[in-house]
Amino acid sequence: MISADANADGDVNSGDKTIWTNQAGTKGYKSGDFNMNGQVSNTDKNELWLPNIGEGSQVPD
Ligand SMILES: [Ca+2]
Ligand SMILES: [Ca+2]
Repeated sequence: MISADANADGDVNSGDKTIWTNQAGTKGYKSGDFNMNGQVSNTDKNELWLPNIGEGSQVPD
């Protein structure tokens, strides 16, 4: 599974950010906790989701 693929559909895109947004500020090992540190915060979005946008099975190359 790709890091930051919150909904596990094989691609990192806005759908995953929606999940992160809904969970932002919460604690626990959730799908939006991309770096798996136990809380959903901006770090997860900025350091993992953002750089991975477009990563996934449907991306050629
Ligand atoms: Ca996804
Ligand atoms: Ca986190």
